Formats: sequence, structure tokens, C-alpha cells
Amino acid sequence: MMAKGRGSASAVQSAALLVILCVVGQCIVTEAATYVVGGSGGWTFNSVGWTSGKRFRAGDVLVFNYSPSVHNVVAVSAAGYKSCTAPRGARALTSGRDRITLRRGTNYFICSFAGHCQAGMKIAVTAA
Ligand SMILES: [Cu+2]
Repeated sequence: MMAKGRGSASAVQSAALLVILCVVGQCIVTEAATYVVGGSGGWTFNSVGWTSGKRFRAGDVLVFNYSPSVHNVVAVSAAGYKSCTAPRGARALTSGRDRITLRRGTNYFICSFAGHCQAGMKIAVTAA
């Protein structure tokens, strides 16, 4: 009888621990989610619509996967995003698998290869 009682208490403790771990796990995911831009297709033309329906938070990480011989990633201003122009001296990311941590507000990225941004290779990501 006593053993059964302890067993029950132990089961309750296990359940409580599981809940706490789940809550903690969710917090971690919420605070720093990682998104692969464009999904399995990667960072390419018409990535512009990829952000729709997603909710981003400051600290989330965007992963840009692409072939560095034909694309790059450049962080730009709102004006640069609209006009598809990178600022003079802008540093292009060219690793082909770049990771960028989002800042609060809207983060703008384009590919600066000629014509690519105009073909929808641009994203505006608003992070809460
Ligand atoms: Cu490109």
C-alpha cells in the first residue's frame, strides 16, 4: 500500500516535470526560432512572398541557402528595398549559407545581382 502511494506520487512528479520541460522548450523556440528563407527552395527569385503569414521576433535567425556563384544577400534600408539598390559600399554576404539574426523592426534583404531583386529576390521581415 505504501509502495503504491509512493508510485502515484512519483507519477505525478514526472508529469509535472514533463510540463515544465515543454513550457521551457516552447519558450526557447519562441525566443529564437530559425527560419530557412524560401523553405526547401532556398533564397531565390520570388522569395518576396515567403514572409507572408509568418510571425517573426527579434532574435530569430534567418538562414539564406543559395548558390554563391549566382546570388548573394545584402541588408538594405526601406528605400533600398523599394528601389532594389544596395547602398554604396554595402557588404554582401556570399557564403551561400548565411545566418542573420533579426533586429526589432523591419529587416530588409535583397540579392544585388543585376535584375534579381526586381525578379522578387527580396524580403522585408518585420520582427516584433
Ligand atoms: Cu540573386
